Amino acid sequence: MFKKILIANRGEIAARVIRTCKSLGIATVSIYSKVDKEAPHVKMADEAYEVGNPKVTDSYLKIDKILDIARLSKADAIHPGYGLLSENAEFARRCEEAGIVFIGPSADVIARMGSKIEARYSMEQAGVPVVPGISCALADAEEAAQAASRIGYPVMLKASAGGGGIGMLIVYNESEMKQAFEGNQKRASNFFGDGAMYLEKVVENPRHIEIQILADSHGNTVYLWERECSIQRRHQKVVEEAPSTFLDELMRSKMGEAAVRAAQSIGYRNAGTIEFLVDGNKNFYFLEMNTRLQVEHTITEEITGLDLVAEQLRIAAGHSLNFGQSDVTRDGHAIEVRIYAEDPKTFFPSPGVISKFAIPEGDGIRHELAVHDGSMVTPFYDPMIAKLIVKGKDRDEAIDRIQEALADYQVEGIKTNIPMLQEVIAHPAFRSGDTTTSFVAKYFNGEDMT
Ligand code: MV4
Repeated sequence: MFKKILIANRGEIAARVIRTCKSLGIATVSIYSKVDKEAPHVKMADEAYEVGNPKVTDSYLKIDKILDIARLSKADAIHPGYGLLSENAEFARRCEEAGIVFIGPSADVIARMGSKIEARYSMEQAGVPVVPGISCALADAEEAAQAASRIGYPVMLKASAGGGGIGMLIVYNESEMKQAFEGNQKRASNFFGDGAMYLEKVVENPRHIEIQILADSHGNTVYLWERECSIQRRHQKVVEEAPSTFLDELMRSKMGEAAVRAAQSIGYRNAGTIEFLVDGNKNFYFLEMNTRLQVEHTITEEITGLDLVAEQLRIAAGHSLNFGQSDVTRDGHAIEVRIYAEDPKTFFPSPGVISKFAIPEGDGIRHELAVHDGSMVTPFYDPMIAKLIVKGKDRDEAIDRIQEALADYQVEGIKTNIPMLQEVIAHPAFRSGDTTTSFVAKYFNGEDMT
């Protein structure tokens, strides 16, 4: 096992990784920007080094500086967390070249899944269902119109370098195609430096259901059930739960097996997530693969009893998974909400000093925290200050528990989205399981999902 790990991240995920390292007796190295000197992830680590100015491009994204610190501190591996450099193939490659283990898949696999066209093509080859559409770059608007008329409107025009809702446009008919294609291509070129575009038929009113997988470097891959993350606002997840109310056991195993097939076909290693769109007729289609640990990994931990960070470290250190598919259990129901420093009415970030931070403790309540009493929320980073995770014996108990816990949350000095979370959780449509990606648009007047 590793002796010392550098965590190339900040906030709650850095704290989360450090916690598991401590439990395994692994020393930890944190990095921090000038405004993060007093941050929890700095205090928790055995060693901490400044990486630069507040902006992420001057600090947490500085590959050379981070590798220098890893060498200086003699770290044998780097955990990238999520966001930041976690899906940066160049960073993974630079770690490989420096002889420092990148805790994640190979640089080649990150690059391949980062190209949404290549990802779609790979999955199609592996026999994983994809949305009817095109799996190569469209040459021009004319070719796009031809493909669209074959597939049937409306179609979703997507940038290969996009993902997570960026660089995506619905086209309703042929007369819109030329302008849509050229506009979207230009934006993708400017934004990503890659204008490659593909298209898919629009899946109407879908659910977002993703499968967590673990793959070791000895050919063993398992799925750890699903997470339903359909309730999103502007492609930001608001509530995540496991299991999904929408899946029966047959569909659950079909999706799990498809996810394992997807991972194995590309030689995937470490923890990963296969995202699927699920339509009202229970058809499921590959959407994207996330080649990192995700924010919502906690709910999978709650229902399986596994420590996913520990599994990531064991895999990266070359160990075999010490369990097989039939050993993976599922117990109870878990829900996570993301607590943001933002105005619940305008959704604008609400930076400032947290003058009071008091959170409820109790059966089935877990917190992953980026802040504490007196913390400063700056405008430089993602405004997520905490994740609240609850577990119940069933979904009703989990919903009751999260409602109580949200009511007992006390945050002063900044605004938070807690009122919005309470409204979502208290909504009869949420209790009844009517959780599609249209939830926010349907029940929160004026708010749309684009
Ligand atoms: C789609 C789709 C419908 N049909 N693709 C949004 C995020 C990005 N990863 C892909 N997304 C979508 N792709 C086809 N062919 C609808 C969405 C979508 C969505 C997907 C998951 C969760 C929330 C969403 C909200 C709006 C649109």
